[in-house]
Amino acid sequence: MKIPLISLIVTFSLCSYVSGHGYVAKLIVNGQSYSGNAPGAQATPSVIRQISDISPVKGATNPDLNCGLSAQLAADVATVNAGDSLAFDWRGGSDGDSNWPHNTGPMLTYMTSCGSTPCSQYNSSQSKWFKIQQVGLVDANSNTWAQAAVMNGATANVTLPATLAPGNYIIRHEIIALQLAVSVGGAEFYPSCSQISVGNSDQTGGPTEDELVLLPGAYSDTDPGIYDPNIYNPGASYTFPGPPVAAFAGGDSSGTSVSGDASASVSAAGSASTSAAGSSGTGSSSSSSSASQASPQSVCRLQRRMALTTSDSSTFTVPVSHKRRRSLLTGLFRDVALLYRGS
Ligand SMILES: [Cu+2]
Repeated sequence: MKIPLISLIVTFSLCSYVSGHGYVAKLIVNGQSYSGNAPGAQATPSVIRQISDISPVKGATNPDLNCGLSAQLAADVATVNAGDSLAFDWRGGSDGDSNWPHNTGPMLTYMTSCGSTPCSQYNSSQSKWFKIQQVGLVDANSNTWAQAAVMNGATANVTLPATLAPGNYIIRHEIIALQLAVSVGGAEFYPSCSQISVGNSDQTGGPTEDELVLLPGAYSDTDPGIYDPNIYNPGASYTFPGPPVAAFAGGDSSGTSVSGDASASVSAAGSASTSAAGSSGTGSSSSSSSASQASPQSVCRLQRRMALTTSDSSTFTVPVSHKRRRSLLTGLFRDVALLYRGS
């Protein structure tokens, strides 16, 4: 044995430290930066609806899936135009002083019209949403997600549809963190709503009736992109939850993707991370670090696999079959072997 048990235990506790939470601290559009309020802090006027806590929304039918934990109306509205690029600055920690802590799972963007009501007064709980963008895996073989760039300090960038009709909208940027999605109910939802006014133009683009969904309402805890036993299997495909991207926003014929344009949608402007979490950002499986420096990601994967393998099946809404348990065990041995070999 090359690694003393104690070092594995230490790394395991680092692992849970790394899995913190966060929120959208800033929305940047056309060079203008709109600050959000830290969760639960004394509110100042903002375009970003404030949430009460950095913790994730748990459960696909949770009412907080709408705009985040106990989301409040925001006082301001950002003025934008169709075709503009919006940058969402996701930060970690309760005051946003660390990088976004997760790297596994998709990022999806929805919009809803506030109609004739100013969005600063608009209750979106029963509103109908349409999807304008989603990014997932950028490289299935190395299990690299677009979200990993956000963990490394980049903003998540979204382009408004070029033909979007003018009006008052809420734009809802959502990260789904799937590091615990190997069990039903493990997915962490982080929705964030910002109030925008899309400027005057002669555009008339919008969703069709069948592209509209309620949130909550569009997801279920057992959707393949929300409960995903294959989340750590290199090469596994990923199925986005929710409706397809609205046709006027570019559409999405398959719903499943190793998104070719995901890299273009994540800004490279962020500075290199110096945090502990950042060091595992790209999660390269070909890293040749020694066993004692095994990447937090591989250790966390091992930890999760052990939890899943050794748990009683009553823990899971969906029981783990013998066959599945055997493949989990095989994976567990492979991960242990990899760690000890130092890859
Ligand atoms: Cu978290």
